[in-house]
Amino acid sequence: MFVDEITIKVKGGDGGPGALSFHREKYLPKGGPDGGDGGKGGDVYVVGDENLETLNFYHSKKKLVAESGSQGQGNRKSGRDGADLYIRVPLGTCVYNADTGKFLGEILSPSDKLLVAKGGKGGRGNSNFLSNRYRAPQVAEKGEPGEEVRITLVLKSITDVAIIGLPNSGKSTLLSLLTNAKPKIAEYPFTTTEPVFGVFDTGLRLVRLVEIPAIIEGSHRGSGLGNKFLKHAERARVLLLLFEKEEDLDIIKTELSLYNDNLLKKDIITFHKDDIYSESRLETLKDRITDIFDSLKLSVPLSLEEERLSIEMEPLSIEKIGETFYVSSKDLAKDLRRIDFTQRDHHLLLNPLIKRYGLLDALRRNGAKEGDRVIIEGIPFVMLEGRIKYEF
Ligand SMILES: Nc1nc2c(ncn2[C@@H]2O[C@H](COP(=O)(O)OP(=O)(O)OP(=O)(O)O)[C@@H](O)[C@H]2O)c(=O)[nH]1
Ligand SMILES: [Mg+2]
Repeated sequence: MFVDEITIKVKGGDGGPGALSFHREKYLPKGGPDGGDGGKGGDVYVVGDENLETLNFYHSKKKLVAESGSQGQGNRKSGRDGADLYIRVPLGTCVYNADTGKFLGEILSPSDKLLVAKGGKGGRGNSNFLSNRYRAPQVAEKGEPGEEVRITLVLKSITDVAIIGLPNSGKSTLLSLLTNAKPKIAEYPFTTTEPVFGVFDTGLRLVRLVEIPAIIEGSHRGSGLGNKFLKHAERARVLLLLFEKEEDLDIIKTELSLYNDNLLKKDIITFHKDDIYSESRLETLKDRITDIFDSLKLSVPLSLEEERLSIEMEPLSIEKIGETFYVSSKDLAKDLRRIDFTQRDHHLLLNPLIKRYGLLDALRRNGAKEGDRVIIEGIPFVMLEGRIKYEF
């Protein structure tokens, strides 16, 4: 079984209800309202797991629900938040809304995390509703239900080279000669019925190869095994087309373009079935693959992860007015708002933020030095050696 496409229902946890309660103490007969808020329901996320290769785990799952928030308590005690639910998927998984078809995002690295269903807010407890008019409010808010969504997960495996050919064209044989994979090799057609992955070592890097189950004339109409496995070729850089007769290549290329025109824009290597059994031809092929992937090393300075991170983080904008440096960043401002600067040990929260945003380096690049005044989104700081100190 190789599940690479699945639709499941997911639901965020419900918010817990707020409490309706009044303060009770022995000699205080008329205590005020003290009902706490309900906890928030857990969110549902899709996250990457580099150790997974398929979506098989979700095959038998119909609905996945995050934990609900618990009820608020008397004494203004809030309910506990429900735990978030993580749907772990192999890298390369695309996520769609199953009802609208809308593309929600894709998981390409283990740090990718996609929110698919929000947990509901907790209800407000009656202590929130105290006013001069209502000294003893008999009201508490219910929790908000968690969001419910049907999502479709489609795995488009992350590979470098896709081996494509008609039945019995030697795909499995070639994969077994180039990589550590041990696919079944046999005389009959359609021996390979699901994608098989293997790794080829150039000496500098690992190249991931995949054997796509055989393509035949009419695959796009569902003949043979159909063309659905071509999605595992979509992210490949190189297509390795195996053939016996020149006409085979025409059939393959026609089927590729009927699946997705962009496939033919990739680097294409054609290789004759008989050459698989020629040691020198095989060596030439290995050299060609090595050349393609080792040269990439020079042109790709950022890892995928760094690149994505730098896109996602809004850049800091720094402006010097007089002797003061003004920093603005919506993201940083939001994080700073969670800190109470009157607390003695607030630096335990502040310092990691400064580091995460690379604030010291950014300030230095803009000419700031120790002792300079820095205002971040309206909050005053002084730059010191290796840190930034809150100073009102
Ligand atoms: N010319 C030649 N053919 C061979 C040799 N060894 C095996 N074969 C044949 O090459 C074919 C290769 O089979 P596979 O590697 O399983 O082919 P495949 O493309 O993976 O086939 P499917 O998975 O069924 O689509 C078989 O028909 C074998 O009989 C050999 O030494 N020389
Ligand atoms: Mg095979």
